[in-house]
Amino acid sequence: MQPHAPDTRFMRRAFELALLGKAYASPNPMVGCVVVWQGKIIGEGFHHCYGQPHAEANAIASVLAPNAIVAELSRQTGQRPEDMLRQSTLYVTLEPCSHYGKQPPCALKIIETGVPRVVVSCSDPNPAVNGKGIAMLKEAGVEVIEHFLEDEGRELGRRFFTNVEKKRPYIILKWAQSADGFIAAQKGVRTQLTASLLQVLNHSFRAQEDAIMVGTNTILADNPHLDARMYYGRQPLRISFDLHARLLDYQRKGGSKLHFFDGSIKSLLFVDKADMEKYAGLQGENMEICAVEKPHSLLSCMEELHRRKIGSLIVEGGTELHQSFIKEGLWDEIRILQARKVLGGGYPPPELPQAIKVSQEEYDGEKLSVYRNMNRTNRQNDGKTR
Ligand code: AOF
Ligand code: ZN
Repeated sequence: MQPHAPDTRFMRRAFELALLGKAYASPNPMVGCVVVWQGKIIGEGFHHCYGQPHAEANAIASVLAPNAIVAELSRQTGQRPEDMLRQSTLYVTLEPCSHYGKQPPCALKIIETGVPRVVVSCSDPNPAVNGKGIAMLKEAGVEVIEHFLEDEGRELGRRFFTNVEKKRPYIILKWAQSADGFIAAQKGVRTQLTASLLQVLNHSFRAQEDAIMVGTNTILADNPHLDARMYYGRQPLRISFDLHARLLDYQRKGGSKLHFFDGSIKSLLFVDKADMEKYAGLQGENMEICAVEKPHSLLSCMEELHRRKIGSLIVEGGTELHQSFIKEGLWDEIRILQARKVLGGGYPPPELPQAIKVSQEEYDGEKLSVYRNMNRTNRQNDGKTR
């Protein structure tokens, strides 16, 4: 059976619901679900938080609770919520799961509830699922419409798909530049470029990703806090590198304290394996040291973050670090904030790689441009990176 026009509206509602999980679902995907009975939405759900119930279970539970709409429809028609479910269509942005993880299989739940028709946007690339959820539904006689608004579903789930398919976090490179295209007046000197509105936007970016990263030079030159204090949500893990023990030396000399080591937010520092022991004094509850073998490779650091279930990473510079990511093809998205300020000269931003511009927005005369990498595979890592 072909999908009919209302399917589009209901799936788009499921996409909206999925986005409500953006702060806490990771490293699980954001998933949204609606239950429709006689052309009306009678249940909604989304995956709120890693480890907690899935979108489908929440949507079904909201019907059975029952919510106010179901109670009223039930009163008007004499149908019980469980009977309504047996005549409903369920719209879900990701293939219902088929495995026992932290939660039981959603496909089983749908079958047990007796929902006769399911519309799915994307199949789940997780090897534990990967088509098995849809197969379970079909075997049980459920009518399944697949690949519905699939491009929008992939866009929504791009962090999760990248994690499963590339075995690394979704990587966003972000930098700010002046109206005339410079990132700083001088190399190594912090220049505040954007006005307060874009700073809030920047903190909202940080609050939506699992981790934030800057290079050694940026820690030494800017002494950044790397937090999301101007926006609600969670604090991303702070990550940096100290492959030549420069931060260690700085700390030992006991100058002004680096915020990175203040213990206020969970932080991770990649250091050379041979230096590992020297960092014993810096380690603490919120400060983890992670050894990197020679030759230092950015890809292996990304794989380590993947093992640690870091689903997404925003890299805020400096230019050398951005360029390393670009050179390795290790990036998914580039966000450029363009300020109104004119510097009249200075230090140039990284060279923009081949990319597709997907959006440009303006905030009080300042601009945010977003670019995507359309290359779906990790480029081969070619050795030393930094
Ligand atoms: C769904 N609906 O809302 C989500 C799904 O450990 P668990 O049990 O939470 O399983 C996590 C996996 O389940 C995750 O990697 C992905 O494959 C799928 N996520 N599936 O049916 C949902 N969040
Ligand atoms: Zn599930």
